[in-house]
Amino acid sequence: MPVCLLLTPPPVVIVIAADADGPSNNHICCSITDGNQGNPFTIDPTLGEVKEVRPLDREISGYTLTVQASVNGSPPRINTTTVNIDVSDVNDNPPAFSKGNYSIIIQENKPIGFTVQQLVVIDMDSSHNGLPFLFMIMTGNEDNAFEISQQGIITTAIQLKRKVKDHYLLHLKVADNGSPQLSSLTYIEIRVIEESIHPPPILSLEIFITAFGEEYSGGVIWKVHATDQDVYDTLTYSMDPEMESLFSVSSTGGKLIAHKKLDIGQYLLNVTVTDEKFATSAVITGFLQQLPSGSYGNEKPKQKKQKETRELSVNRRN
Ligand SMILES: [Ca+2]
Ligand SMILES: [Ca+2]
Ligand SMILES: [Ca+2]
Repeated sequence: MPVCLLLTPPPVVIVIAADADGPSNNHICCSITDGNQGNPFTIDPTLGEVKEVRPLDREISGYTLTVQASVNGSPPRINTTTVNIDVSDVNDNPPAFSKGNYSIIIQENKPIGFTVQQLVVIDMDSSHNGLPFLFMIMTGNEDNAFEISQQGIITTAIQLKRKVKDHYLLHLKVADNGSPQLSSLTYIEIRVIEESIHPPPILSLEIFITAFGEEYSGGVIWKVHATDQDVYDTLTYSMDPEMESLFSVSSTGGKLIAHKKLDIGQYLLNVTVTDEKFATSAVITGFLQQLPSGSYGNEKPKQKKQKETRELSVNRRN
């Protein structure tokens, strides 16, 4: 005669509830009252067995269940406990590039080892199913012009010449450290253009700043502006290091920032802008003036501090 067996998964955990009262008052009923988002778990009300009723995904959630044991006696009594469930990881997510594909412009004659692109890759699995990644250039690396490190940094392996080859299309692969291993692909298009031929001009200028008292409280005071006729050049700003205690300039935006309180007076700042090939400098003169005392509210006029002039830096880097 055939025998039918009903196989059920083992419980994740068994919650044991006990009651010291007599038989008429010790019928315990267990239930999950909180933390069961999406209802992946059930509990046997009598046995206290917690079971999963559908597959769990570590990347979606861990679970902290609140389990309640109640007794329908007179009076009814309730108690609760907390069950923490950690979901162990399987490698079910491939490493993913931050972009579907990349388009990059690079000037010719950059030194060997110049960084073309830092690839950003994300893997949702836990560390042993993600890092370390394995990067490979699958096709398109003609003349072995590029290399890729295992940190995902693409660098030049030769000095690129626009007249020799001005366009590359690399087909890249990244694989994770999981088992079985998962991977993703991307393309990176690289166009080689001429070197920079125009220096970025920057003009000397004077800035007048008004303080509501005998000193200025700091902050952004100006945006240094430079232009470059080489349309793909990226400009970087810097300032004489001697001025760093008082001022700085943001390297990409040219924002001129006063770090702390400044006394009334005159400041000379030497700012440099570079397009990686050329560097030009200019002196920016800041005049910090005090607003006349009658012009701000009803404050009691303060003794006017003698105006001072300070030349803090006149060094040029050409
Ligand atoms: Ca993975
Ligand atoms: Ca996973
Ligand atoms: Ca330029």
